[in-house]
Formats: sequence, structure tokens, C-alpha cells
Amino acid sequence: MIRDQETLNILLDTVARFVRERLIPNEKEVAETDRIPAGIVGEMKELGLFGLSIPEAHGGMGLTMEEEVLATFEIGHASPCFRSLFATNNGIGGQGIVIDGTPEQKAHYLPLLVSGEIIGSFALTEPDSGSDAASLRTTAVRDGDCYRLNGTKRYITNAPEAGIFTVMARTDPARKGADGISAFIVERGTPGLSLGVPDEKMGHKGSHTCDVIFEDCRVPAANLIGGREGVGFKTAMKVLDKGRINIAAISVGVAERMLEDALRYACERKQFGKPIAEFQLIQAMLADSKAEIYAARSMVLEAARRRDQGLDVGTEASCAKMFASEMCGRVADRAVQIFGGAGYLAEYGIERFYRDVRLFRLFEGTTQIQQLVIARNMIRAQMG
Ligand code: COS
Repeated sequence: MIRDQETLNILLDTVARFVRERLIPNEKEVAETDRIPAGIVGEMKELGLFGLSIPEAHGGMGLTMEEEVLATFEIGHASPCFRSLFATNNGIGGQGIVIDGTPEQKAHYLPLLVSGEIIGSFALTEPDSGSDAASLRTTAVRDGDCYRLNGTKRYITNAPEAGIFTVMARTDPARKGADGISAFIVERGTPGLSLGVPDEKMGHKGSHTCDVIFEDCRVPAANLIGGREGVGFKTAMKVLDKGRINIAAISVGVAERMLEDALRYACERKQFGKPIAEFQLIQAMLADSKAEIYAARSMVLEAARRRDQGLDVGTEASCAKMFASEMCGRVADRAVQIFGGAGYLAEYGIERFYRDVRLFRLFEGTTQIQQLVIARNMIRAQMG
């Protein structure tokens, strides 16, 4: 739902300019140093990017889902590691509090996320629990006015930078499935919380992940999200419904960027006496990419509008995430192909995108998990 087109246009223009003038020129340096310059992080804060989807009552922009995905399309025109830094505050690292937090939790933590003073991180995955999220083993045992957490979380985006973690842990060991799980806000620096060494990854240089380890980590009972035990898995799934629409949106944005780069190259690069863009086999790759991006963009917008209407988006979020992330992989492959030998060289940048976008088909639920969710929802609807 777009509330005020004029205000939204100003925001989208501002983001597009920031992407063009500040992020794109710094992509190479970030890839080489594995670090986003502090000055750029400061500008992201000033622009309000850490609080795009956090309600205005807590200082955020309170964008609707449709408005947010339009902003994400623009942000996707730069290396996706930039978005990664503020995306967890708007997405999986902040939405648990937005959706299910108590008024006190919202009042305390959301303004800190909005300003970018702290980064929020989402800790669901474990060494032995990935796609089967409900099998997680981290425990949270009530101990007076605290819970004692023990366990290890893995591949946690922004963990090295995080100020708070949304942690899913088992409060009822007798229940092996989803209903024994609760969600907690755990602050960095809490005794018993430690971080592993940052992971060496295929791409997304500048965005960091690592293990988060809990050893008798005492978390105040007041930090149980929503103040209720046993509903943490549902909180995580609701967060992921939104997160998957966001991943679909960034997939569209990055695919648009790669296609722009490939088109420009195809028009400049000459072979057989003319620009390669004039050859029909190149045109086929350009056209297929354009049509698939258009399809994914339409899906993302439709899913976003549906969420804004308060409708269930489990199926639509998974459809959009699956299609858009797979589409982005195909566009990356074609873009490298259009660049030819240059596509394999770091100098041209397109190989970096090729590596970066591989992640979209994996995180916030693999393509196979999206297939499972979509088919399961269809069968449930059919069989009642
Ligand atoms: N919104 C609200 N509630 C939801 C939900 C959603 N989108 N999806 C599931 N639930 C609820 C179910 O209704 C069920 O509650 P009831 O028992 O009261 O009916 C409960 O959560 C358990 O759901 P379900 O039985 O479907 O759980 P499963 O263990 O079968 O697993 C999948 C569901 C596989 C879909 C889930 O584990 C998943 O998404 N895995 C991938 C995890 C992931 O994306 N990891 C990435 C880490 S973040 S980068």
C-alpha cells in the first residue's frame, strides 16, 4: 500500500542517488577490505535506512511492505553487502520485536535499531538444525528472574556487529517440536555469550557472519519476546514470511543492476565488426533476463500488497522468494556469459555479483524449503 506517492518518490530518489553516488563507487573497496567505510555507515544512519520498516511510533519510517520493497529494488542496484548491514534491523533482526514484542520491549529496543545505534541479528540456525528449524537444541531454562541459555547458533548474519540477538531456544525440553521453542532478546556483552571467528564466505564481502555461543548465559525473563513461552517458532516463521519477501525484492534489484551492466557492455563491446548487442543470441539472453525480472518484480509487489492488506502471505512469500532468487541466479549466469572472458575477471565486477547472489537461493529458507512450504499449503487447503 502506497500512502503518499510524492513522499515515497522523494525517498526513492534519495536512495537511488545514494546508491549511485556513494555505494557503487565504493563497491570495489568494500570487496577488497571486507569492510564498509564508517563514513558510509554514518550516511546510512542519517538517511534512516536502519529504520525503514520500524513503526513511526518508535522513530522509524514505518514503510508499508510495498513501499519497502520499492526501496529495496533501488538498494539492490549496489553490491548487496551494503543492504545486509541495515537489512537485519528492518527484517529478521528487528521484526520479532515489531511483530510480537511487549510494549516495553518495543519502547526500549526499537529506537536503538532505528538509529542504527545497535544492529539486530536473528539467531535461529544451529550446527545440526538448518532447514529443520523446529529441531533446534539450544536450551533456555528458567532460573529465578532469568533464563539460562546454552547452545550454539551458526551462520548468523551481522553477529560480529550485533548489539542484540533474537534467539530461538527450547524452553520446554519435553516438547521436541516447534511448540517447545521460545524467542528471546539477548544483548551483546551478556556474560556467557561469545562469538566465533568470522566465517570465510564465497561472497558478500563486507557483510559478516559467525557462530554465536551461549554458555550458561543468563538472560532476564523480561527479554522473553512477547512474555510468552512456546510461541517463539511462530514468531520466527512470521519474521521469515516478511524476510522472504525482502530477499525476493533484493534479488530483483540486483538482477536489474546486472542486466544494466550486461546491456551496457553488450552495446560497447564489438566483435565481427559490430556491437555484440546486435547478435540475436545475445539479444535472447537480454530479453529472457528482462522478462524474468519483470515477472519477479510483479510477484514481489503483489506479495507485498497482500501483506499490507493483513492477509496470510506464507505461500506468496515463498513463491516470490523461490522465483526471484532462482531468476537472479540465471540473470547472473547470463550476465557473466555476455561479458565473456571479461565476466570471469574481478576487474569488471560482474563475477562478484555472480558469487554474491548465490546466497539468495540459500538463506531465509533454501529453494527446496520454499517448494515444501508452497506445496504443503496447497495440499492443506485442498484436504482441509
Ligand atoms: N506463520 C505463523 N505460524 C506458522 C508459520 C507462519 N508462516 N509457519 C508455520 N507456523 C506454525 C504452524 O502453524 C505450526 O503451529 P501449530 O502447531 O499451532 O499449527 C507451527 O508453526 C509449526 O509449523 P510446522 O508444523 O509447519 O513446522 P515444521 O517443523 O514442519 O517446519 C518449515 C516448517 C520447514 C517450513 C520451517 O522449519 C522452515 O521454514 N525452515 C527453514 C528455516 C529457515 O528459513 N532458515 C533460515 C534461517 S534464517 S537466515
